[in-house]
Amino acid sequence: MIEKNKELLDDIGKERYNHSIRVMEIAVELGEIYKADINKTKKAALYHDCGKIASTEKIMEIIKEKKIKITKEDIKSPEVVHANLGAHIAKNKYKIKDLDILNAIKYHTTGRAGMSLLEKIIYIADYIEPGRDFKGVEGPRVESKINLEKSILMALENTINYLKCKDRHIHKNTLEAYKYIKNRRVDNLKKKIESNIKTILEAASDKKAYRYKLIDISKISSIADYFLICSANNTKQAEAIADSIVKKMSEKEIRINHKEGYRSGKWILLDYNDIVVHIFVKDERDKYNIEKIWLDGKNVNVEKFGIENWS
Ligand code: DGI
Ligand code: FE
Ligand code: FE
Repeated sequence: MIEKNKELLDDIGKERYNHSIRVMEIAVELGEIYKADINKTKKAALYHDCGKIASTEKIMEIIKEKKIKITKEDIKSPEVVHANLGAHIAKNKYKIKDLDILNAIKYHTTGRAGMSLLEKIIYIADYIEPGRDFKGVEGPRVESKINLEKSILMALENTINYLKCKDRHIHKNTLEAYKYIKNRRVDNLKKKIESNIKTILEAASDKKAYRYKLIDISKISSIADYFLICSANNTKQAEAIADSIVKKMSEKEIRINHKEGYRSGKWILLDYNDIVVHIFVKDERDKYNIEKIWLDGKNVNVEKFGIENWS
């Protein structure tokens, strides 16, 4: 390793080498948080810029000489080509065989759709290493230790805006990485909300709530994503339903945002931001008929969550 390190130092110079060491330190820290293979992480980080052996123009010449295949997109974004050359050098000179490491090197500048955990760690570690001090680095730096994908999305967003400002070509991989991470985050959020609806419905059913009406209002309102309305026979039951929901949700460490009990408990509202629950004592429900406000929403059958509905 030490011999090879000296070769790397000679290839990329002291400054770039020190940058690589800093990237390695951050990558290992993230690797421990997100349970990546630490040996692979170290190697990928250390060699990520092993292709940065000359100026961008010179790198393009070397690529041609060595007949390394690059895409039309790469030609339009010459700043990223050192990553292609890097993957080639890592494989042929440093004898790295692991495909995940080689891909982490190849895609470290742009990211890509379907990027692996290692690719994500190298991408963000390179972006946030302590030597970076450009505008907007602090957000993803802090976020990287909390939510890896969110930090990558912030970094990609910054990069895309920066390139737009400079009127430079945005590589297809950069745009696809952004779309990929964004969609994954939306999917995760949707799954989380659906899991919470299930918890709420089960908690309400435990106390014999009935006449469920679940309305998806995500497309028509910014107040919440779902409205759940249900009925109880009396104020005592309505309270028991509300208590049961609050208890089951706090067991999942989800705190209620706001609670209201209208008309001494004949109409209880539980606001969980994404989901708003209304529990009505039976006659009150038809009197207020709040369902009609959300006629444009999409009705969702609660049986989808394994809950029987009866009126
Ligand atoms: O090699 P480093 O300096 O450590 O960092 P890097 O590999 O992330 O390269 C950063 C450079 O790459 C910076 O000048 C911005 C540029 N870059 C990143 N994504 C794109 C890009 N350039 C173009 N044209 N298109 C991209 O999508
Ligand atoms: Fe780089
Ligand atoms: Fe780098």
